[in-house]
Amino acid sequence: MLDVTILTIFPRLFDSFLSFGNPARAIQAGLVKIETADLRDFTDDRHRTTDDYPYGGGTGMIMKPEPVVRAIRHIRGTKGAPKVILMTPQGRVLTQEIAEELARMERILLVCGRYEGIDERIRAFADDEISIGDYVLSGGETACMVLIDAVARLVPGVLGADSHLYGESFYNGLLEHPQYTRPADFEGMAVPPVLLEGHHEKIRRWRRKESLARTLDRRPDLVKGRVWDREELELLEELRRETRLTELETEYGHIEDDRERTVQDGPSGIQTGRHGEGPCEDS
Ligand code: 6GU
Repeated sequence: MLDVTILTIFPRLFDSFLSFGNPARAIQAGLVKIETADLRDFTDDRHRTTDDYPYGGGTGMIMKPEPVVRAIRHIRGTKGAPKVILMTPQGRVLTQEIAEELARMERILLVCGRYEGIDERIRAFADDEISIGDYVLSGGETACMVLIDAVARLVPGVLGADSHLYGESFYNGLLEHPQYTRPADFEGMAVPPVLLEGHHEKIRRWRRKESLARTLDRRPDLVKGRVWDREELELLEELRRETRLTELETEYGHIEDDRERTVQDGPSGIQTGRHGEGPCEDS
């Protein structure tokens, strides 16, 4: 069971988030435990102060170290040794891989930064720092919700029993293929016929091909350095023959590798074989 503690000055912000959807279901089913801790409970002044002015001057307030460290120590003392994660824009950027890593932990303590920054000395008490992307949020709370959403759905049992079969974006490092539901014709836009024919193998192959095409079109960075399996190479070749790959994509995403490649490496950067990481689903 994953045990999550959230340290924040806005514990109520999490009320509705934790009351709906997957996070709520996961808590209900006893698969994850999520508690908030109010940073102000760890202050020692009448005003319950958690921030102060920056040394050296400048605008904006800085999160004081004492309440945060007192809280971390208290939570450590009562809950065993959680992995302490600071939510800050300076952390490593959350990916599916990091979410998978956290879903395997027993206890995590998420510290939500607020104000214009945190006292640098707080960092000495954290095991990890996580950001959710290259933009600025007013605080770590919303980032924390994003992280909990991504992590909770990976805890075994939270999604359906077949969730490992879901072909969702990032499951195999590719974007998801296009999806359709009824009606078969919506305002003149028809569902691709292959999806209506019920030929499961053809559907699987079509989906994989569209997944590849979409990833190369929208997120070539996701397949940089990817080792393609046999079927992917066949599908890429089909896409090329159908001229569905643009100039850059014809190199199958090995855009940067190609710049570094020398003549004896041959004309294309394509590698065959199994993927180095992630589930391999050619069976
Ligand atoms: Cl974790 N915190 C803040 N304040 N801004 C962010 C962030 C976190 N991740 C991206 N931007």
